[in-house]
Amino acid sequence: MPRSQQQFDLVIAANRLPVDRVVGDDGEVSWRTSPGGLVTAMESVMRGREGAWVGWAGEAGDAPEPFVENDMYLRPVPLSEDEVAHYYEGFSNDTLWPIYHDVIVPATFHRYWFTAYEKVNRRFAEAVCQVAAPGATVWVHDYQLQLVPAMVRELRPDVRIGWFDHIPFPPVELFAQLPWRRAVLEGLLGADYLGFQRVADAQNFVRACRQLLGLPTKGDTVSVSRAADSRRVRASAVPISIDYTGLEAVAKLPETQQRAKEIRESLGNPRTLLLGVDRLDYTKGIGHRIKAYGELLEEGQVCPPEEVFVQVATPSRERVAAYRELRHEIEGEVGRLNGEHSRIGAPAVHYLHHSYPRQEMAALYLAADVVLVTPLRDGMNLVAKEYVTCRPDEGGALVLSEFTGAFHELHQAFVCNPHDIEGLKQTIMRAIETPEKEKRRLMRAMRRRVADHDVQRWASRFLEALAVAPDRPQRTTKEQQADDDHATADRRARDLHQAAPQQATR
Ligand code: GDG
Repeated sequence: MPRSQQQFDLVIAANRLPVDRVVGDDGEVSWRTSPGGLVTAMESVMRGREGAWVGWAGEAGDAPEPFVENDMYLRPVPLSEDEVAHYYEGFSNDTLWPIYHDVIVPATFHRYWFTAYEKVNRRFAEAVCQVAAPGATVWVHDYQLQLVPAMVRELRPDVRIGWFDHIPFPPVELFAQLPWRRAVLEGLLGADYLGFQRVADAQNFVRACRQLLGLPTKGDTVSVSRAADSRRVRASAVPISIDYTGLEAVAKLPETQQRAKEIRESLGNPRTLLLGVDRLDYTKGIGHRIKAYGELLEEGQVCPPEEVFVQVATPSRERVAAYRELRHEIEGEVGRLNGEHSRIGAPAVHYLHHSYPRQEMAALYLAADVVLVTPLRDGMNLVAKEYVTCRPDEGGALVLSEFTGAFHELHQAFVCNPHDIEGLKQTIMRAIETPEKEKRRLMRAMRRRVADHDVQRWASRFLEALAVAPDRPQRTTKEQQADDDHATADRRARDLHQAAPQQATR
């Protein structure tokens, strides 16, 4: 494999490059850095060191030549039309995504999707190895690239490899449905360190290694031992966050404050503005939220124009059938509610199927009295953290599902179980009716949490954990005994799982 002329000490690998292609009026192509926490975090950790980012540029076909943007060397990985359909929309978003989110919709299994996933993961691994300097740190992101750690290790045993899981890691009972479960676990175990959003996600991974691969585990480490490779891999929680300082500064801009006022005015200066912001995804619990709100409307507990509900549903994965069906369902439901409860000039639900600039999002957060974050399952949910960040005035209230990663950090939110519609309705009403002074106290505490645990801290924590991850340890007899005890306790479950034939195409 040819090595690139340019090599870097830190290499990020993620499905997408952190840039969007922009075509000017004159037809000239340029790249614009996509705003987002991950980019900001990486900029901060790459400051003062040579960094490269390996990822897909977002369009099928040939990839552009590597280029430098914002002091970062970007190495595009090409994907063909078929690979976009099979590796990305298929295996990543229609097989792994539902399994990793509690099988809210059934997962689809196709062997040729996995073949494409393997092929694309290998291409990413090769690209990483080309740009990684000797002894470099390689940080792989997310469920689309789970085979990359082992592939990189095979090609470049000199580099240090970390992987971060942005989405939940499922309980073994659900993960076991995956015909390629063994390949995925072995792929991940190529890393030195694996970071997860919640402690439970890391534990699910460790348990899967124990029960499905029969590997000894102890606490948060898994022992991998093959003829020439005897290592311990650590899996622990390091929850992601946002660029608190940057986003708060946007919210404080006079233009943003002014825009927030305009938004409220154009909605008729409601007593309470309720807001939902989500990718249009079945994991986000948008339907449950609309159902609860619909019942509150029917019961007269909320009444437009005094109460106004704005739902931003950003278009997402529209070539995947489950997402098209969800859109159809949600839009039908919103139409029904508006038909029954709107008056001329006072719609019950403002439904916006668009994407907005970051400053407009900050203005919306600033304008909202209550933000509804009601996922059925969500790795973290950055919207919750963004909302509190955009409230330097300490106003507003956050309704937060207990099935998000954010729930484990934002203890002062109005907590809900979105499946419990009656409970959700009561929580929404509590968020509306709690006295302002008390809400300010809750908001202040949540803001402090996010300010202290921002995305820069997340990135440094991850890299520190990766730097000290256990490597080829000398194990004591006592440790060996403890590992064996763990393994015995799970043997029955493992036997049960391993009795099923493996259908993997590897
Ligand atoms: C995955 C995991 C985890 C949304 N609409 C617009 C817009 N957004 C931005 C939000 C927020 C981001 O998109 C969505 O982040 P989430 O965390 O809510 O969800 P996922 O996209 O599912 O992300 C998730 C995350 O990875 C990070 O690890 O938290 O659990 O599923 O930042 O603000 N931004 C703009 N316009 C929009 O219309 N500018």
